[in-house]
Amino acid sequence: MREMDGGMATGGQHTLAEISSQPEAWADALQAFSAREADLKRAWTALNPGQVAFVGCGSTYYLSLSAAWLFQGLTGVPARAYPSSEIVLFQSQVVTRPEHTLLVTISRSGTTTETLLAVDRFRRLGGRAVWSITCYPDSPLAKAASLVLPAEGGQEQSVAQTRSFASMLVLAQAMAAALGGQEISPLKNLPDLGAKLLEETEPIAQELGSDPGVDSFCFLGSGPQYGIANEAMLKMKEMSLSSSEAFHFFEFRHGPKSMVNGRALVVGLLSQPVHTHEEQVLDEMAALGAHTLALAPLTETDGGRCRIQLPCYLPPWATPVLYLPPLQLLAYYRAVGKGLDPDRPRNLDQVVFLDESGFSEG
Ligand code: F1P
Repeated sequence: MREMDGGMATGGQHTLAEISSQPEAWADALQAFSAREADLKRAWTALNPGQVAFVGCGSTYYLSLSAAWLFQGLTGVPARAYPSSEIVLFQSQVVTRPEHTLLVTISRSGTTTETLLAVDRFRRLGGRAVWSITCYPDSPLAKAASLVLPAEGGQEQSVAQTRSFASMLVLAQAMAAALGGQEISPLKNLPDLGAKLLEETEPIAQELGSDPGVDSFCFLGSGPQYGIANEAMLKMKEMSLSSSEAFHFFEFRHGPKSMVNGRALVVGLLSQPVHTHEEQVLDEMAALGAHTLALAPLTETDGGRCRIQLPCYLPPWATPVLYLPPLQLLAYYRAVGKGLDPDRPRNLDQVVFLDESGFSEG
């Protein structure tokens, strides 16, 4: 593996090992979900909430974006994602009808101050129903919940979330599908498909990640893929200190595309039902000189663009997690190509702890 300046890259052992081992973590999460599916459905029926609020921070806020989109789309119950801090800072302006709301916290560590405070403020507002998706089922956030979906196999040493994010996303996908009346058996294919994707996409991820001709990244996603595009943006920042942004596909035309040039890589996370519209955006960015890459869960193959083929026979609600392996590898190889150690991203810690006394109690 060569750095862009020709040196030998080092570091990132934990990160690469955790990215590479994530299919086992996905299988672990699916087993944990199956063991809890009946209880989940009973609890959902008993609660019968009018709306669902998903909350998290950083990566887990982006996971909440995908989870909320899937949940509303499959159950028909209004669902939104909030950064935990929005509930802590604005409380009743954010959480309307708390007594009719299910709050779902998403947290790798289960100890992030903002998310713990969000639960506290939700309860002070009259909210009762709290569920938790976390890698640590004995954590404070898990203990604050009446129902926990654990992804213990997602526990990791690296600061930047990889297998933790993906295994919690598998749980969120399973939850949305099960409560939306779907048969979740298609999810059982994910671990094998993930392992195949890791093997197949590593060469292109290493090639694009190490390309010295690229110095900015834009990740575009629609629907549940918008949350994944944000996670890819954050991985690229955290691991490789590169300029990276995330947008809805069509939003990119409304101003941000002004930044497109010949040193930009625009990565499109195509969604099956709307991919022709999305490919049009990528065509326009290529015409502006950008490098483009399409992650495509499609049967059609367009000879004109660099593409990563994703499985195209799963239902759209089963697919979001499959975008992650190539995107995580892209950030990883960009980091080591720059001689950085993705295991130790600059300025970051695994968990953000705050002094709770700094927050008013509502
Ligand atoms: C949330 C978080 C991550 C971020 C970084 C620090 O942690 O902010 O999203 O990427 O790793 O912690 P958690 O609540 O998911 O444990």
